[in-house]
Amino acid sequence: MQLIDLRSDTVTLPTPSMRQAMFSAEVGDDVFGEDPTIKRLEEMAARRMGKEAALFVASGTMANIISQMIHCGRGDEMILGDQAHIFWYEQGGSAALGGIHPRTVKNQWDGTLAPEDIEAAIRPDNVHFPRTRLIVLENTHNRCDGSPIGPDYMEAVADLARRFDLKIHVDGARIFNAAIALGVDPTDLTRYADSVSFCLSKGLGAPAGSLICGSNAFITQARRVRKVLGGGMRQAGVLAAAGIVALTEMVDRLADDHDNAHALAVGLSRINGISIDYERIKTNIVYFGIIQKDLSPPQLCEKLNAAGVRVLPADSRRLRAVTHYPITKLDIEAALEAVAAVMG
Ligand code: TLP
Repeated sequence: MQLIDLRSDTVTLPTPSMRQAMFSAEVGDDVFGEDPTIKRLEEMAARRMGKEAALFVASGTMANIISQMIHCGRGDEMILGDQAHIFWYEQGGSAALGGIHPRTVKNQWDGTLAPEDIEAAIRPDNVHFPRTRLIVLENTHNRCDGSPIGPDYMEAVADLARRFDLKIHVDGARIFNAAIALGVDPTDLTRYADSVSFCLSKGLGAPAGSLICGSNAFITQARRVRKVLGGGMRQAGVLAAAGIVALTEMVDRLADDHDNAHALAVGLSRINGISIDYERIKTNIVYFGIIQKDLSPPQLCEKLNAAGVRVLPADSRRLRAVTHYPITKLDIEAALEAVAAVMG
């Protein structure tokens, strides 16, 4: 039985042209700044995000912690959503490694933070308080139905940040999904950010790696912080080569993942016992609920797994399925049949 793995887009596989590019990649010691393939990827990433420079790092988590540690000193505060990936899934690294105090604000269902909530959370200058330094946004927003966040909202938050002299970091692990879903250039979403991170090993299909993009001065600092975290890689051009293919060949096809996710969401909405508002699904992430009280998400996951479909339990009532390369329309049809059969 062939498994249809919808647990995450991180379970993607490198394409044949990525493997070929990795095989023939020109490499050097990147800590000495001598890997030409990494340099090419970094230049390409900076251009795509409309920033001066970029840095290749091991993962989205590393990109986020480095960025936070540059924007905030120990004891400083950052404002972020209560559903943010950084808050939920990065081991509290901001506090553990950066000494940064996270101040959460409620995420709206579309992944945004209400500007008035952000403003209310900004600390006045007072000897009792930590100093607010940073606003973190996530685009697309993983736990908020993979929602893409548009340029108008980004501009509104940037105005607020400017008024209070705060920086903005965008966790753009899936920023290309956002741009494709909204029909805008990624730079329309990143021009308001001081730093943005994005991942190669999710919808873009590469085997590893993320990029941090920002000003030349920011990336110089990021290179230092990456080193102290043990992230200085050597002949990592073999990975960067796949990343270059990801950026050149895999961005436009994200629209297929979005179509597949939409088809999955609509199909799920027609299955008895499943609850989902499919109109909220704009990218590749599909959260859905179970109506029956006697069936928990882990139990449904187990049954689906036995039927050849893998999804993740998200919380006490919800599950998550994510479309990605090389999941096809036929896989989605087969997955829907399996869910319908399991739900009886
Ligand atoms: N998300 C993973 C898991 O960690 C939950 C997933 O399966 O969705 N930002 C966002 C918005 C992410 O969704 C992720 C990964 C990261 C950062 C971290 O990236 P990695 O896994 O490369 O450290």
